[in-house]
Amino acid sequence: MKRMEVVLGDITKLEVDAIVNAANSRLAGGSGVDGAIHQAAGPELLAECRTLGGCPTGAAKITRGYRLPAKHVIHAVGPVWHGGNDNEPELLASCYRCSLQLAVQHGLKSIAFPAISCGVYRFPIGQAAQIAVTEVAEFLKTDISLERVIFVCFDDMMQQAITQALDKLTDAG
Ligand code: AR6
Repeated sequence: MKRMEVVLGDITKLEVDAIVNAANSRLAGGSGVDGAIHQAAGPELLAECRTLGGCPTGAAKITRGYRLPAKHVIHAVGPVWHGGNDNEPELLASCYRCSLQLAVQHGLKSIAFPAISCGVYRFPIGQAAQIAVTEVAEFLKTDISLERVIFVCFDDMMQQAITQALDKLTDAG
């Protein structure tokens, strides 16, 4: 899948049509990638988030990017990992699908994802990487408008997990 790529680094630096935020359901800002995105975007981002009325787990909402190099932020709310029997995999998959749908609805061509739920929300990274790659690959099978989907990894372990999931996909043809 030539439209998917993995990069190691800080998502707030990327010049893409949208970066995805690993947000909470109140869209109130927080730590981790959420904190970094709000810090880089400036206070206008939180002001716009406050007008959105929150966002359910598994869903996503879009805002402008303000001072970020990215034009938009898609705020996706991942599940907190409670052991795996609380619908966590399906909710995480839904985050990827909803974010991609929003990007297409807004005519966006490039989107970058962080490892949603893999930090404070403690989702196991191997399983999360598999879900992320599978959902994006499935989506791209039926969509021709998105040109670039970037998986942004903040550390080597996550990069390895995404790379392995991408390799599996290639092996499977
Ligand atoms: N660029 C790319 N990835 C990053 C960056 C960055 N600048 N910073 C961290 N990561 P987390 P979650 C990675 O905890 O688990 C917040 O308080 C990080 O290494 O940011 O979905 C929200 O408000 C990890 O792999 O998100 C929510 O309350 C991944 O991003 C809650 O945390 C996600 O880690 C969401 O938790």
